[in-house]
Amino acid sequence: MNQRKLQSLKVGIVCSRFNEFVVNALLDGAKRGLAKHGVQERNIEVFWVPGAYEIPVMARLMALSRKYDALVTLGAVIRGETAHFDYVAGPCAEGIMQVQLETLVPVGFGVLTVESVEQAAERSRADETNKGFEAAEVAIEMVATMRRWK
Ligand code: INI
Repeated sequence: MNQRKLQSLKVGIVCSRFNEFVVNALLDGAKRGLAKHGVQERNIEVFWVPGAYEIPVMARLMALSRKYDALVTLGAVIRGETAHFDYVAGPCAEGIMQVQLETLVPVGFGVLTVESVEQAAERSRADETNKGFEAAEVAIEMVATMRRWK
């Protein structure tokens, strides 16, 4: 995709507040990933929801609005923190997949599902291994790939 098209891309980001310190680092990463590809700050909208379990419904609402070329979802589900890890992490991932299949709006999956706070920190560093950064890059790549199909 050329620079002009990248600059006009509208990207919605859904962040969950649970483990907010990790998600803030993922959000920084996602913004850096989008900036690297020329997406303008003014074309990015961020919405916060309480936890990862709430991400799919917000993502679905945003995708159905047709206001965004792509979405990025960011959250942190940490097994050590909860007895219901599997009830949160699985439905969150499946719900997000359902949103992109149903709406054909690409959704980058930057929701960490990890064993410990240490693992979450490793995946949210201020470099290109940050999972928010990766999810943002993937979302942009998918916009380009899906447009080529059209
Ligand atoms: N939500 C998270 O995003 N991460 C977690 O680690 C987590 N834990 O540990 O429970 C979590 N739970 C909250 C959940 O996402 C919902 O907000 C809550 O169940 C209300 O629907």
